[in-house]
Amino acid sequence: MPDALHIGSGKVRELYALDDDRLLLVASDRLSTYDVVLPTEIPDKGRVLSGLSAYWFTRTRGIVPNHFLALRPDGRSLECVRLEMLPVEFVVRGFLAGSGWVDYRATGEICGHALPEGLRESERLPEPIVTPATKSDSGHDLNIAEAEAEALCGAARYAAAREAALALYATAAARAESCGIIVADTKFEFGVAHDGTVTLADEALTPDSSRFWPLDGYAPGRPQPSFDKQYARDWCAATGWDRTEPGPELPPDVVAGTRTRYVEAFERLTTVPFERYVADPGSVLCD
Ligand code: PZK
Repeated sequence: MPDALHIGSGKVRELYALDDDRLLLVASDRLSTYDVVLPTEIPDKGRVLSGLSAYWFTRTRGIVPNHFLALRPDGRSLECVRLEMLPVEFVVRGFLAGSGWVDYRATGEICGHALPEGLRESERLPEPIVTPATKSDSGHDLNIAEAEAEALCGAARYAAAREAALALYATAAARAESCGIIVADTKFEFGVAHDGTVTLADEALTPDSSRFWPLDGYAPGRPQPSFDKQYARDWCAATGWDRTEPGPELPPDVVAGTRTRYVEAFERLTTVPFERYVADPGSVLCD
């Protein structure tokens, strides 16, 4: 990336500055599981994630403005508006999983949301909730109360982002469910534009920023398989790996099976054949 200054790294993504006003978000083919980036890449994973993000950005502009400017011809890089980021992640949960399930079992609530008694693991919540989180020093997300998030963002900004997050989730989860994919929960990040507009940023509604479950076979009372990563996770677990660095190399059949699941999620949600996307990334965009 010779014409761009590298300004940040995520576990599986890179961030570059194009100029004072624009950034480039590049999604790699790296796969992270149990918080460890595996040494083997999944071909086209970065394209799947960038294409899905771009698909959602162009289809949710009526709900909330977003930072998306353009998809590069490589299909894995998004040009974005540079924003002042809010210091809080907006997690929307429609189902009881992950840290939500852990907190519910311990306290009967999640981030101050009182919930009915007797909910089972992976059960659909009576209604979706926003559970804000901050990045802790360890790099892990730390759930916080909504009052704390409001204080960190400013009340008006918090309210705008929170409402946008719920509306985005409602739209996307309904669409995904009609495609046989449950979006159990998803994380949004927002920033503020020059004119003060609260604006959706980062990646949105991808399998890396969300928990995607197959609707087929869904049954509360147990953990659900990940739509995209389960094949790789099961293989890793079967090796006896202790979930510390470095992760195991994946054999070719596990790489291929995992790639197929990412491509399947892309094709179900966008209805664009992945090969068409590779030839013409603009095919996932709408006006
Ligand atoms: C921004 N990150 C997360 C870190 C990544 C992504 N539109 C924006 N304006 C200003 N800053 C950001 C964004 C966005 N999106 C996003 N950090 C800052 C991040 C590392 C690698 F790919």
